[in-house]
Amino acid sequence: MTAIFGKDNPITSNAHMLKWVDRIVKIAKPTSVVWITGEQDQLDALRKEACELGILEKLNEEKLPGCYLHRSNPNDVARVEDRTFICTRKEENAGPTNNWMDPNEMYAKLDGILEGAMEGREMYIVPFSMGVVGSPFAKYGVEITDSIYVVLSMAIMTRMGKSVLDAIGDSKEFTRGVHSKVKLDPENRYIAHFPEDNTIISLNSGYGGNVLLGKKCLALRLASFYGRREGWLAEHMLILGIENPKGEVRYVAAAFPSACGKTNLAMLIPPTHYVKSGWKIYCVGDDIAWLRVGDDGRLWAVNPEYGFFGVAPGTNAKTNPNALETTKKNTIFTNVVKNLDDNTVWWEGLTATPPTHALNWKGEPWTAESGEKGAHPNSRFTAPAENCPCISSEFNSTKGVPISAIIFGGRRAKTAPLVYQARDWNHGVFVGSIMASETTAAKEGAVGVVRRDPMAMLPFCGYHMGDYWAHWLDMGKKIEHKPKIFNVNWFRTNDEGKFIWPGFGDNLRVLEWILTRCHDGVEAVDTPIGMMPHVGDIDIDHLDDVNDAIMKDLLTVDKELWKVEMENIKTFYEEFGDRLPQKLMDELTATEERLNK
Ligand code: OXD
Ligand code: MN
Repeated sequence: MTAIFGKDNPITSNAHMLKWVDRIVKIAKPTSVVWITGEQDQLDALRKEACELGILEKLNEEKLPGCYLHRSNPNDVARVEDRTFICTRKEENAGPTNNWMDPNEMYAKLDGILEGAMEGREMYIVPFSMGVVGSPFAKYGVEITDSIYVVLSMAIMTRMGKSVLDAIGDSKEFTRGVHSKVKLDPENRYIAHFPEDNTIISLNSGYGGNVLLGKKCLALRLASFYGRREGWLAEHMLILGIENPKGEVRYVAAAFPSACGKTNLAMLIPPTHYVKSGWKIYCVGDDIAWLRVGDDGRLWAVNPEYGFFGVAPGTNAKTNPNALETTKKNTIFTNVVKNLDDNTVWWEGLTATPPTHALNWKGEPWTAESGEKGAHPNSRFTAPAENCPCISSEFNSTKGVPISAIIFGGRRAKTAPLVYQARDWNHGVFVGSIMASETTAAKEGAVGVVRRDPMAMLPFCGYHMGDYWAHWLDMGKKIEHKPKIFNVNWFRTNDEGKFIWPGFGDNLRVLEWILTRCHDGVEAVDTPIGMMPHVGDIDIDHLDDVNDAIMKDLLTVDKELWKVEMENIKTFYEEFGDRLPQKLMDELTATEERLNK
C-alpha cells in the first residue's frame, strides 16, 4: 500500500473530533485510517492509488493535464430527493417539503447500515472549510469517507486539509459528516441531515451531489438552518460581477431551478458590441451564495465553494467557453464518454462530431450511431474555480461582494415576461416564493407541467419553508440598503414553441437594464405583477432575430394566465398551513386586485 502522510496518525488533538472519529471507526471497522492533510504529495499518492484500483482513469496529459475520468455505479447517477431527510427533533420543523425521520430512529438505522461497512477499506478523514479558512463566515466540517473519489473531489470543491484543523483548534463547532459507499444499495441509500446536531450522514451512494457533503448538505441544507438562527441567508444562487464601460463593478445574485443555465449565466461572454465598449463579467460563484448584512447596511455575498460541479452535456465553446476552459486541467470528469483515439473526453453537445472509437459513460464500447446517449445526461465536471478565465478577483475575499440585485427565474413558456422588478422587498420575497419551472422534453414525464421551486431551494432548505419565507421577510428589515429584486425568464416561446429570446451572453442586455434600475434610475412600466422595461429600454442592437414586436411580446403580461397562476399559488400555499407568513398572502391578494382592475 502507498505510504500516506497522517496514516493512522491523527494530526489533531481535538478531543471532540478524536472521540467522534473513534466512534465511527468502531462501527465501520476500516482497515486503517488516513487523515487528509491536503498536501500535494498525499493527494498525488491517492490519485495514483485510485488509478491502480480503477476508481479513476488518467486522461491525456498533454491535452487535459491533471485530468481524470470516473464512472459511478449506473444505479447512482443523481441526487436522490426521496432518500434525503431532515431529521429535526420535531417533525413540523422540517416542514411539508422535506422528508423527515425522528433523529434517534435515523441514527439507529444508519448505525446498523454502517456496521462493518468499511471492513477491508481505508477510511479517510477530510477536514474542509466552506468559505475562506480563517474568515469569520467560514463553516468548518470534517467528512469521514471510504471513497478516494470523494477525497479528491473535496480537494477541488472545498478548501481542505491541515489548515482547517488548525482553524478548528479544540472547538467542538464543526460539521460531522460521515459518508460510506457501503454496498451502493439504492434501497438503503440515505442522505440524512441532523441540523440540531451539526451532523450529516450519507450512506450507499458515490454520486457527487449526495456525497460531497460540503456542497448541498452543508452549504445549503445545514447552512440555511444556521442562517435563520444567526441572521443570514444560505441560498442556491450564482454570484456574478458586471463591469460597465465606466469601470464600475456591480454584483448580482441569481437563483434558478436546475436546468435553467445557472453556470452559463455565471460565466457569460458579453455580446461583441458590449465587449468593444468595455463591459466585463466576473464569476464569483455558480451555485451557492451566503448572504450577510454588512456594516455599511448593504447585503454582502460569498461563494463558500472552491470549485464547480457542473453538468457536462451541452457545455461547449459557444454555450459556455469559460466553463469549457475551466475543465481543461486538474478536473475530474464523471460519467462522460471516453474518446479512445486520444484518451480525452466527450459529451453530447461538446462538438458536432462524436468520437468514432469510444466508451460510453458505463464504460461500454459506444458509437453515436447506436442512437443512445454516450454521456449520462447528468454527467459532470469537478473543476477548480481558479481555472475559470473570468473568475472574480474577489473570489477569495473574506467579506465577499455587495449585492445590487437579487434575481429569481424559471423556465416558463408564456406566463412570466422576460424581466420584471418586484415593487419592494416583501413583494420580492413573494416573487421568489412563487418561482416555478415548466418541465421540458429532456426529462421523463409530461411536458409543460409547472413545478414550484421557491427560491430554487425546494430540495435544499433545511427547515420549514414557511419559516424560511418568514426569515427572508425579516432579513428585509435588517438590510438598510436592500438589493432590488427581479424575476427573469429566458425561455418565452412563440406559438410554434420556439424560444424568442436568444439567451446565453445576450442575457447581459437584461442585466444591464436591471443594474440601471438599481443604480441610475430608468423609468419602468407599472404592471399588475411588477415594474417592467419600456420596449426600447433593453438594448437589442445587432440581434438579428429580435425586433420591437418581439420585445413587446417578451414584455407582455397575460392577465388571464396570471389569474390562473394566482389560483395555483393559493393551492400551493395551502401546504404550508399556519406557517405561511400572512405578508405573502397579502402580496397575493394585492396582486389579484391589480390583475382584476
Ligand atoms: C446541482 C443541483 O448539482 O442543483 O447544483 O442539482
Ligand atoms: Mn445547484
